[in-house]
Amino acid sequence: MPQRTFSIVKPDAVRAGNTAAILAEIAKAGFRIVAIKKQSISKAEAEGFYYVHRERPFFNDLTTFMSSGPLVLMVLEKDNAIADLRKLMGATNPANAEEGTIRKKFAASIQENAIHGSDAEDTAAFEIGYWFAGYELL
Ligand code: 3AN
Repeated sequence: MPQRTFSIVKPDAVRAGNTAAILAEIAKAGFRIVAIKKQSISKAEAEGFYYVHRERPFFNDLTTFMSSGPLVLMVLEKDNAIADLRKLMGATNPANAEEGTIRKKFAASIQENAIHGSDAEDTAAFEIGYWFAGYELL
């Protein structure tokens, strides 16, 4: 059974002109794009999305960064999508990311790290529903 996950090409990667290269990596890894949209998000929308991190010291900087420019929101599908996307992304801190991962290639720092991917089934369901209506999932 294919599994769905949620991903974002973050504002740093969009600003740097890396959107198409990151989408190519995702396609090459066998993901099907179920839904995709480029937009800017407000600080309040970013705060709602990162609600689980609200007590973390980086919460304010993170939500300011995520609302600093356009990003690309996506729902992706394949067998084992959640774990496989996390592997393709690489470690949160690009300094620790393995060769060949998206963060190794495109991330500048632990905060401006090019891509988001859901970390579990329950967070994927929340994140997909936060940004997409059911009729947008094709
Ligand atoms: P990941 O994106 O690898 O799942 P999380 O869920 O721990 O990492 O963190 C969510 C986002 O918060 C990260 N993608 C990154 O942008 C930011 N972040 C995480 N840890 C830090 C940190 N120590 N300092 C600044 N930003 C951070």
